Amino acid sequence: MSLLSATLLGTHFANPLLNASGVHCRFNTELDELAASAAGSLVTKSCTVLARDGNPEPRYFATPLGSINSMGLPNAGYQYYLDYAKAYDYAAGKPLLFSVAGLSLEDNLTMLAAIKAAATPAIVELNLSCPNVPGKPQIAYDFAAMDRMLDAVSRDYALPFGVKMPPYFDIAHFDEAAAILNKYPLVAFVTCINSIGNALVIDTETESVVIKPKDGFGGIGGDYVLPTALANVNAFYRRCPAKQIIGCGGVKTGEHVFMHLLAGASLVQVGTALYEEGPGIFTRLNAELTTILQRKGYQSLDEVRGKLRTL
Ligand code: HRO
Repeated sequence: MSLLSATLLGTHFANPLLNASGVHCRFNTELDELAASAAGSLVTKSCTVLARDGNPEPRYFATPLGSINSMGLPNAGYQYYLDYAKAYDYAAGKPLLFSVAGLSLEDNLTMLAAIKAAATPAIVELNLSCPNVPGKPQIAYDFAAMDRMLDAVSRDYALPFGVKMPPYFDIAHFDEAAAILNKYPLVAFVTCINSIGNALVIDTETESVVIKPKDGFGGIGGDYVLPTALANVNAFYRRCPAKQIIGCGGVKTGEHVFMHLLAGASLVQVGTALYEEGPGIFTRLNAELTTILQRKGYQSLDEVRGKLRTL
């Protein structure tokens, strides 16, 4: 056991870092680069039954404070990622997460049946929070639909899995979402948060939106979202004691990773900063996190996780 080692679903991770699904994970070449990086694990691009080109470009734009995207689920189709998961070298010690984002409950059940039949060690992260497919509201903002989805997936897939959640902004919504998640023991981990959906970035020089889909509306990440992400990690950590939390949102330094750990995260994903800096970021984040942990005299991440103090 080293200082940075982590566990999820009983699986060992050399460190808590991985990409946020959607960033640097659409193609095998990108996934291989993550596997070769200092990340502790990696997650595939959220997939659908059929391959999708996604929304028209430009569909990602970075600002000094983060990013806005409306990619529209561009992906190679679940079979492509399943082939990757079958061929993946698990013995090399980097667990693989498999993100699934069907356009309907039936599509999710179809993909999960195939994933289950393949019986790889890949861990499923079910995306309930894609904000960018025109005409498809985020499932996790419709609590009845989320309940039906988790009920059906728990029955059919019948293996432990995780859910990728959107941010919530009201205590009543934290309570209601957590109560639904807690009905399903197979929901073993909760990833908080996906991008804050349907924001608008404006360029005053051109007096224009900066991305083409949905009249410029898209999900934001980066500095814009760190406090919202930390609140959601901590809210679900407190409310779901039998589940693990993966933190995602606004991480670009080791100190940000440390904040997510304090809030309750077992693993921490990197989105916008990975997009901007590339997979070399994982070496830097691990070094910065190690420096903080050593300065504070911590011997393991277990000593930090969820230890946030209140006043
Ligand atoms: O592909 C996307 O537009 C996308 C997805 Cl699926 C998601 O879950 N979150 C996001 O910010 N973009």
